[in-house]
Amino acid sequence: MTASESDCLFCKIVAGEVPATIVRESAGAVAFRDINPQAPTHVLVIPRAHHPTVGELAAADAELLAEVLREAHQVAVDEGVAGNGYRVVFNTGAQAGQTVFHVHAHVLGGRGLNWPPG
Ligand code: DGP
Repeated sequence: MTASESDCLFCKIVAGEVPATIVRESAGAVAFRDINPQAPTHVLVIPRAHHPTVGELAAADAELLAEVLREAHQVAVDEGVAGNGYRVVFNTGAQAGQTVFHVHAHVLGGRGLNWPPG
């Protein structure tokens, strides 16, 4: 699915119908600060087009997934966390903690990050 979904929170952020602190925009992607940050840098990078999960995005439009990843790296550079290290996370499915079913890359940095994650 690539169309905007009327009941999707992140589609509404892309459309400007729900406010968000946007830090980067590209032709296919938007990056904005997470409303509940888990690290000093916590930015979400999403494709403008609606795809529920990273697996579905990869299957439907691999170049758009690549754009999301390029934007995620550029967010880390812009935020000054690329040098010390950062994490890109796609929670996929309910058991992994995905709560918003419009694919999003979490970009986390600015503190030490534990492994394995909880
Ligand atoms: P996940 O649990 O992986 O589906 O991550 C969803 C993230 O989205 C979570 O970290 C909180 C964030 N979030 C939820 N609602 C909003 C919102 O309205 N605005 C912003 N900026 N972030 C939101």
